[in-house]
Amino acid sequence: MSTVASAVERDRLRIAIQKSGRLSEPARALLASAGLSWQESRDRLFCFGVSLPVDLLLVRDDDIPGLIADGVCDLGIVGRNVLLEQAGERAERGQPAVFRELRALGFGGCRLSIAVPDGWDWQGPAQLAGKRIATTYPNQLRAWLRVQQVEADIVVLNGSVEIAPRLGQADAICDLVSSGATLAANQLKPVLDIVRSEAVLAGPVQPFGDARAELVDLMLRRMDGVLRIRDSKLLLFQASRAAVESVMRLLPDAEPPTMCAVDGGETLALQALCHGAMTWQRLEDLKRAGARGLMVLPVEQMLA
Ligand code: PRT
Ligand code: ZN
Repeated sequence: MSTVASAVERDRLRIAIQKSGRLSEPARALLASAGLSWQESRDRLFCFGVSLPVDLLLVRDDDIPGLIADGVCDLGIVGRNVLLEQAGERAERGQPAVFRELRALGFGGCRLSIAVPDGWDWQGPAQLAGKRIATTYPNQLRAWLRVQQVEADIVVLNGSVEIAPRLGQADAICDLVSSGATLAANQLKPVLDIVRSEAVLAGPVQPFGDARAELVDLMLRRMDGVLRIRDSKLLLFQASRAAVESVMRLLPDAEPPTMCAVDGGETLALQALCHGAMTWQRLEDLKRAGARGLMVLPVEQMLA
């Protein structure tokens, strides 16, 4: 049933993002940095793209893979955990893959982890054999257990997985963890990460055959530009020819610098795009290695 809507030609692109939740603000900020602006509908479910023919649909994150599968939306920003879970569910039912991850977006990071009661002396996955594991992610858990060749009972819950062991519903859990505070508050400890997740841009497996194909390429190019310069700074400084090598050794996260000779050739002026954090400590180290007149500039936009 998935191909009917996507077969309809459209000249506007529709991106689904979470209406409210952990991913909604960073997703909007990323799209705005890629040059999108919108007019929001009164019911706050639809945003009409003003600067580009790219509209937003504001939905629950769990609905995003299905909206792409049904061709209602063309792209979506969703946690990898949700995308993999629904891909696994389709595969279990023998349905073909219709959506896939196009880009990792660097926010919404978390892990899908196995956690056991604090008192357990964790020896390894074999210890889960015959145990009940509560989760809202049965497909990823099942796939992992299969690889581990461990047979356990999966108890599927819709929420509050972390209290299942205390309620006697399960022996262990498999849930999302970021700081670990929720587990600790429930006398559980994470012992294994089975999936590393973050927000991703999801899209259909089949490329579009209409104007949307170009819009997708445009969005990907702009997002790549935004992601590439996130945390990046342009570093300007001067150094004697003799000192350049030791200064650059302190900048392993820099692109090859642009250099030009000043002062008759003994001094070089350099500019380098650095991808890591530029702390005062780093600047002081660079100065000790021979860099002079250090200047750190923010990078607004970049087009490779
Ligand atoms: O209403 P809607 O269905 O859209 O939202 P939702 O409540 O399902 O999703 P939301 O906003 O909670 O999460 C959206 C996405 O954020 C998830 O699918 C993940 O990809 C990502 N994400 C990142 C997280 C977390 N970190 C996270 N910590 N999602 C959930 N949690 C929960 C986790 O389930 C556990 O209950 O936070 C708790 C653990 O947090 P810590 O910091 O105590 O370890
Ligand atoms: Zn959800």
